[in-house]
Amino acid sequence: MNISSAIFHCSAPDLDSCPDESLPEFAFIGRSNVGKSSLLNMLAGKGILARVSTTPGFTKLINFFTMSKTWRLVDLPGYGFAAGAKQESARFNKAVARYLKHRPNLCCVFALLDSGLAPQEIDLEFVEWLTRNSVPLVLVFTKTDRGTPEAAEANIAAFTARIAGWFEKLPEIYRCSATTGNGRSELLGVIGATLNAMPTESELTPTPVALPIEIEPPFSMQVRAGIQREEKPRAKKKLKGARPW
Ligand SMILES: Nc1nc2c(ncn2[C@@H]2O[C@H](COP(=O)(O)OP(=O)(O)OP(=O)(O)O)[C@@H](O)[C@H]2O)c(=O)[nH]1
Ligand SMILES: [Mg+2]
Repeated sequence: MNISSAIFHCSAPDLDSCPDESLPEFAFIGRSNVGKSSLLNMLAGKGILARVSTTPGFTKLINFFTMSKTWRLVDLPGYGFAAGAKQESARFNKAVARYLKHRPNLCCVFALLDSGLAPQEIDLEFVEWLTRNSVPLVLVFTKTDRGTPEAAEANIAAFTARIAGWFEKLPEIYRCSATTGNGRSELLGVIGATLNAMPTESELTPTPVALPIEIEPPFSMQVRAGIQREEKPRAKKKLKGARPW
């Protein structure tokens, strides 16, 4: 899939401040420092959009980026970072949880895990939370350029063995490196397939059904004929944000 443009849209501290729900969204979640912002930049392929840092807990807001004017990537603050202002980190965790649970246009979450680490309890808990809350997800093992492929595969196998019992069918698993670009086309493929599977506006428009209605003469003819009409109630405003997802 080709990305013609990638633009920072806005940052939001909580769900209520998020932008309109008009575009499908794909979000990155994972422990602080796992590489969410780096992966977003790598997928967008347009230089540095999301800011990256070696300091854990760097991304503190929900950041929205519009791709090809038609869909969004969302960089979320990480979990598992307790240093510094605890209250603030708790507030953002709550904001992330609310975003993940209640954002109607969220199509898929990329749950990021460090391929260089054995299964971490906090990651297992978080994937379980996503599953319990029916959040659509794929697993993405990051930083495959570090360490040996054998070590990464052993960590991936250990993680999937721990979660296998929670699913009838395991979520899809991807490997990636923001440094080498490994996994880019596969992850863009996930996004492209999801977007293609979405119903178009015309598929959503119900076929009109012929109803037996009384046909009135046009208003101008009624006036000329002296017909008294009751004042019609004003048409209701079209509901904003009535979307397929
Ligand atoms: N070698 C290697 N380093 C990576 C990769 N992805 C990220 N990093 C490094 O890991 C560190 C954290 O990257 P970020 O993208 O800021 O991580 P994050 O998950 O957004 O972190 P928070 O915003 O703090 O939650 C940075 O020093 C990155 O350069 C990767 O694929 N390979
Ligand atoms: Mg970040």
